[in-house]
Amino acid sequence: MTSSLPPGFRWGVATSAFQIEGATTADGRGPSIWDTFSGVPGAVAGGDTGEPAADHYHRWRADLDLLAELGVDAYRFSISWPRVQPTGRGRVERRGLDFYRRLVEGLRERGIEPFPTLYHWDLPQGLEDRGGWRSRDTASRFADYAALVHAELGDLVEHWTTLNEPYPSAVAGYGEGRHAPGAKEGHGALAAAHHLLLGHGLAVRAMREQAPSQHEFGIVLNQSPVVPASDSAEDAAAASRQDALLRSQFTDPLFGGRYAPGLETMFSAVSDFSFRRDGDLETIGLPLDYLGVNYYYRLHVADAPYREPDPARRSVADIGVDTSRLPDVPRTGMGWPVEPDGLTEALVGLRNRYPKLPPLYVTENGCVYPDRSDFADYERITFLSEHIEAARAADVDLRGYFCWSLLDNFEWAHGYKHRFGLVHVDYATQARTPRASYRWYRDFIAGERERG
Ligand code: NCW
Repeated sequence: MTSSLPPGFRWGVATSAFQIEGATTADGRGPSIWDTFSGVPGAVAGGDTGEPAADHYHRWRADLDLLAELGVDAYRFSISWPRVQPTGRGRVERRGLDFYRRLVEGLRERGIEPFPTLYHWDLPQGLEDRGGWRSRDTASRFADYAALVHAELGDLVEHWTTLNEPYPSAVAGYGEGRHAPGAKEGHGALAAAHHLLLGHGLAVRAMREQAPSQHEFGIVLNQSPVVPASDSAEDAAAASRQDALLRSQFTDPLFGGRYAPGLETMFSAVSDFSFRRDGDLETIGLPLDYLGVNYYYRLHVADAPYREPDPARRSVADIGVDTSRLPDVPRTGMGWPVEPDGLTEALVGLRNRYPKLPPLYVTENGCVYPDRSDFADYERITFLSEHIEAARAADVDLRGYFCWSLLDNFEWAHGYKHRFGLVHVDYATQARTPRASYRWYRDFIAGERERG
């Protein structure tokens, strides 16, 4: 089934700064938490770091040409905060801003709409040294940074995304220690989630105050539908704990005007939630122009015992769930179950849960498979086409679809071994080789345009 999409529907691809840019010390860039974390032995597979990544900082022109040949309407990328403000506060690095100015000018010259994200996980280390997202001050510093980038690029950029996936920033970063800054905390991770949302709201308010009326503001969330692994009451309760931590912790304050019910009960032993202040919910819940949904897979959740015997020292990630019991469906190279209808469910589920939901974009969707020598990645083509169909099947106000990712890149704690690109990157030579999926997506977009 192929339903029609609204006029102006945007086909795009997505990347993020730390994952592709490399050049981590060029032109006055300050260190980010991912530079520090990837330097810790054992933190990232293979000891990989943000160097060389895809050296996009130096090869951006050729990469924009790849976008132009692909024929996308829009390009989602992120701006590196420590390139623009090396310590996250105060002094601005002109050379960093100039890089992004050249980039968005290059996009406009090629007729491609820029969709920058202001924060895709690379917090300046200088702010982490002052508490990072555990600290309320970081939310204000984020709003200052957003306002300054918006003032510099607002003549060329109309779509502004504040955060990419605050869940992994808070939970993998401050709860599980799997992502930078590598902390394993209860209260700290819940505070980080709250301050990320507060920073988002403060940034939207600051940018809107100085923006012309056509500018649009949004946020990007990872949305795995959470389903119980069986019909037992225990698994249902486990799924609802997972759903509160992963989804409603963020979507309820953003779109429902309330903190997620159940969160205080779940974490009464680890936090007093003293980071919440009067007025925060109003700031976090400021109306948005769009919500970006990143979808990769559905979560199947079974009940499991808590790992930590001392409840006061529990990590926020320890909620007594087992997510390893997967249904009998194919898996990607990351081991993620392939369930395209989970994307329909994610989009429709959001619309049903929140009557005041803004229009939606699929801001990331993609996969990893082992390469063949000729880069004929038929599995990726099937994955993408099935997920695009699933997005179309959702009866929601959907404005665009972005494939993750244009290029192979630094896949966080997995390092360079997992490759999400439509274009293969040889990290030794930096040669770019389009995979079969690149040509398929190019022809697909051209066909969509012809159908009008
Ligand atoms: S790891 C992750 N990703 C990948 C990354 O490359 C990209 O930067 C992210 O935006 C691909 O897309 C996103 N997301 C983390 C998903 C966390 C799922 C949480 C499961 C909870 C148990």
